Amino acid sequence: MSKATERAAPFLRQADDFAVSVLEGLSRPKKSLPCRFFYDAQGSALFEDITRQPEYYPTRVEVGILTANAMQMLEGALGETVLVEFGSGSSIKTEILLGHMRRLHAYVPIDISESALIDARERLAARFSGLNIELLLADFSHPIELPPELAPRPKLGFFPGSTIGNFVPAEATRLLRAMRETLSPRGKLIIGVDLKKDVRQLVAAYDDANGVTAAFNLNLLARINHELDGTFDLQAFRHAATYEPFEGRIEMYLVSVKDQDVWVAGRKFHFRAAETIHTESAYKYTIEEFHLIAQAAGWTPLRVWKDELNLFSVHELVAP
Ligand code: AVI
Repeated sequence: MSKATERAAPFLRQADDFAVSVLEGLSRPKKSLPCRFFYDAQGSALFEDITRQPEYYPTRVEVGILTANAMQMLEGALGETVLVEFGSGSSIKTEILLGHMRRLHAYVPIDISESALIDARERLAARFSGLNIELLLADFSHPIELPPELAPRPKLGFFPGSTIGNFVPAEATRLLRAMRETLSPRGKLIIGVDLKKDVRQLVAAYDDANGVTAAFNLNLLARINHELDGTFDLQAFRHAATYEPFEGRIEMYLVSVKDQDVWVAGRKFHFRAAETIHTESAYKYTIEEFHLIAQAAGWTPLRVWKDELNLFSVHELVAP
């Protein structure tokens, strides 16, 4: 067992069981599948591809905001600071911050993919010689205990990408509270939040012309076929993305194109023609709406950085 796996063992025991979640989600009157299961190896590669699509503005715009404002975001970060990234994946955006940090005690990327953590460490170690990188294999949606030698130091959390939007507001509040606990004492969080905007632009970002988001959504059924002995015919479902203005969120669905039966792990599920499986929500906020959620989680919002077109925001939250 690697050092990271050993450290993460208690978290991994709590990890969601794919089979239980899928069977439970498909048994509901309104079928649904949790979006956290998108990210097997193929899903993670498709997500990287989504971020390069012209319609998917969040990555491009957030990188621009981080690049233009990194110095300000890092004000006050001292040599004893620990940079903690939640759901670090490939740590690409972190390079922007690290490039502006002359001194840092350690970088702690937290992710459920050990291979992503190891790849990121290799790349970062090559670019930032002497950087102390402490991998943490864990599910960041649960409270996380940092290694004892790091826990008392000042901590700067980093949660880019508007992943917070994939949680319903009550869960988002819980998650932000857990992050505040992980980062205490003297914690600060830099978090990316996608903004409300023209509905056509929002929907296009989740239904790109090249069909990459459709492939990403359908890959969830392919994963069920591989891992749970499923019989989904990927041609018999189509991708759909809509904006729900009352909730303020994009909703992604897989729509059955015909009446059909599908087997998963020995159980039969019936789909009527046009019946949907809800696979993801992506909440969009105004600055004020996000401040309310952050405050409910015990954070004090300070500065906000945005792009010129008000597409995306990066917030500075501090623990009072
Ligand atoms: C990871 N997350 C912030 C992405 C989003 O925009 O909600 C996931 C995604 N789903 C479809 N496209 C991108």
